[in-house]
Amino acid sequence: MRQEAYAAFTHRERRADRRRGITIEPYGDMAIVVPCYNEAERFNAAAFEEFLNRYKDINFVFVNDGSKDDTLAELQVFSARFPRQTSVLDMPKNGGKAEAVRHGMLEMISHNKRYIGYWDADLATALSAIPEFGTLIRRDGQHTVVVGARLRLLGHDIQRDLSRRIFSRAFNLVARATLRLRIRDTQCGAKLFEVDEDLKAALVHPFETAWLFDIELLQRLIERKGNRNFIYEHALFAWSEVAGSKVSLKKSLHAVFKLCLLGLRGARL
Ligand SMILES: Nc1nc2c(ncn2[C@@H]2O[C@H](COP(=O)(O)OP(=O)(O)OP(=O)(O)O)[C@@H](O)[C@H]2O)c(=O)[nH]1
Ligand SMILES: [Mg+2]
Repeated sequence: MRQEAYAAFTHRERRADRRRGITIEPYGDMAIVVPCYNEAERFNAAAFEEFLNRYKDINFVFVNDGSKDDTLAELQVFSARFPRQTSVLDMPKNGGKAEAVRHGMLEMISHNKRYIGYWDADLATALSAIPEFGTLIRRDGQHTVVVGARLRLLGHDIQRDLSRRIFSRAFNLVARATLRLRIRDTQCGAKLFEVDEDLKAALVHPFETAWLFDIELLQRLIERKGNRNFIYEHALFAWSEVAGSKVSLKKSLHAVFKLCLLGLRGARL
């Protein structure tokens, strides 16, 4: 669609939304990185399609991380249908979620995006939460990071297996004890960052760990900013376990081991 026609189209859509009482902010300055490793089976094209049709100016970069299945082909076919809003970054060799996310974020920084987030490909956190994150990060200029928290509060629809809940609780306890980490849910795969010099600097070097990079990234930002007032924890309204997790028990235990090492090194959050 030509630029003017597209602008008129989105204008009409927004007017219709306003009539229905829905305010849709512009999202042209926002991009979401979706790390994908062997996601061919789980990739929910319909959900992405619906979201992209609704939020006509948001951008997604799908990072294929050396998948061994048809993920790359599937992402490319999908992305070709939304060339203005989506792109695929192909990393031929599997380098882990941390590197995939880092590269995706750097790519979006080079496109001058103001807000960059990452979102698990399984959509355990629904895409509809992205606008909530957007509203929160724009709200007062104080919070430059919004992290999703899967808290089972009354009225919130948080569906997690008991075993995963226990593991996650234990993990967060270790994180609290070793890192003095006060964040309730470090591992939720839905986060949004405002791009500033600190974020750019925090992404320069690869992370030490594939599954603790959320913590490492926050730690780098806290060290640079000298406080943690910039973090906003958003209790998700809904989250659901999606079958087909790529994180094995071995990887999880390894993450706990690495977490202890980080703590022993005196890292503090
Ligand atoms: N780039 C990359 N991404 C990965 C890798 N393994 C998993 N991912 C991605 O990381 C995200 C989360 O993976 P999941 O398998 O859903 O993890 P999970 O065990 O379900 O974790 P929770 O959803 O937090 O319970 C998905 O987008 C995966 O595609 C990997 O080796 N490399
Ligand atoms: Mg998952």
